Amino acid sequence: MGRYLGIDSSTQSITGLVIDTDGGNMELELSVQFDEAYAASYGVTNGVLDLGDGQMHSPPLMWTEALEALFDRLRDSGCDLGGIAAVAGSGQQHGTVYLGATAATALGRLDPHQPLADQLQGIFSRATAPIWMDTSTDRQCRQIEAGVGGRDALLDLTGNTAFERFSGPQIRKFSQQQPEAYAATSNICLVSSYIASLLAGRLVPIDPGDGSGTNLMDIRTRQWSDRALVATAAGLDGKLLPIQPASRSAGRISPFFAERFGFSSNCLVLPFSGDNPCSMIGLGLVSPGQVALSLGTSDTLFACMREPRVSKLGEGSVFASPDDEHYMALICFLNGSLAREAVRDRFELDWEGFSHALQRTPPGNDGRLMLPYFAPEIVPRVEVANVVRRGLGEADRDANVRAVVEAQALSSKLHSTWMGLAINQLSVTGGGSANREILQVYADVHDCPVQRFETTNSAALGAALRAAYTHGQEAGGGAGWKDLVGPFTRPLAGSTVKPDPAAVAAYQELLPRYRELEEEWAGAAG
Ligand code: XUL
Repeated sequence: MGRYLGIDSSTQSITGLVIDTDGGNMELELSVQFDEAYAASYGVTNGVLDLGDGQMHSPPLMWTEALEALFDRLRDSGCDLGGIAAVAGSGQQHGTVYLGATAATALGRLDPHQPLADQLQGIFSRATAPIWMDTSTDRQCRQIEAGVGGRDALLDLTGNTAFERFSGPQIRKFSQQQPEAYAATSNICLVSSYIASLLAGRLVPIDPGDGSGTNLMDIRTRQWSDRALVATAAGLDGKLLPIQPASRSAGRISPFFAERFGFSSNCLVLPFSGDNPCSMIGLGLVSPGQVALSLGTSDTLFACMREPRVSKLGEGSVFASPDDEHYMALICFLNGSLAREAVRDRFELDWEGFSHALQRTPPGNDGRLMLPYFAPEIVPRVEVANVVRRGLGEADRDANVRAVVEAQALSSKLHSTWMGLAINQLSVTGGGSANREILQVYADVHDCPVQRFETTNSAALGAALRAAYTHGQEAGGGAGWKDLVGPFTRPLAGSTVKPDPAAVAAYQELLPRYRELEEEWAGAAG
């Protein structure tokens, strides 16, 4: 095996992470923050241009400049780029980059003695790229759904209903509002495939993982769907780059990067994927039934599925895994730490006090329940903040603490049943995972062991692991996914929490009551 580079092109920064699979360790991680370097020259705030009316864009030329700056930093740090056997990457999902007729030629003729951005500034047919934060395409979402035969038809075909941030609705809006610029667009890349194309010096296909964030890909065949393309924009078939398996290399690194930064001309470039699909690999989720939960401001659940199951209620998104075999489900519960902290602060507790309150109260909370919608909720859909208490006094400190955590764990159980998975392992990360009592509630509600692990940039790590996988496979006889991800995704020693049978039984009894209460107050998710 050897050394591999993963690049994560995200909203606010671009990161490079080098792993050494012989030693099973991460060697280096470096980032370029867009605001620090480019706020003045590109006018971005948090990496983004707010164009009003929900339109959130970023300049792809800035990403281009940042990629070169990242390589400068990697080289200046002493990293031996010549020893990197393959590069893969991840991009913020859904964003689209529009290229004119000269792009392919310009990419193939890069002069290593000139800055990258200077040579590529003329290749765009649209100066800015709409990104995942854009919420301006509600009308186009409805039109696309209608065009393929309705919301459920699009869900069944692509794994997702139409979302404003997804690429298809964004492309449709561009084709409607700027038909001439759309006509002058020869190719449309995603953020991921754009950065991969810079590295390869040619247009690199889109992978199925990021293709599933477009509302344009048939989730079963992992190819563009004619029906969805036709419903989205005229002539789209000829503009979108093709889809290629994520784990087949897209060729070698371009002479520009080889000469300028000392890469070997044999260094492989893989199709990049989306940041969430790459994170799935970086979190070690390569077998169905493995689930990771990030307890952050919002709580996000990632699961590895064998089949592309979908939730009719819109409880999550479904993407193809870049392992080219499985699927990923992503569910976002908005009221994560937000809700835990609201309860903690209401009773003037610190996290230790919060844990003690959990220790003092029984699993099941003697039937006392809370719906913790301190802010509007995504899953289940709750449009207005609303905290509901059932049998629970507002001033009962310990019971409120337990009620918020139990509500979150029960909700994660309830809204993950559509995945049809026997969850056999739950790996928890993020700030909330430091609290063992919280992990115990999740272990008891899901009736499976819960373990804690620490993530670095899981998207960049996942990308580097993808590079290692493909390099190994293409060299003949490389490691399989499980062996490869194992050393990089180990749980923290002594962090495993086992379910307690009595508590498991208490939650089995509580779950239907929680569901009833939720149905009373929350709408269908969406
Ligand atoms: C996922 C999504 C975000 C972006 C962030 O659907 O929109 O997670 O991928 O980079």
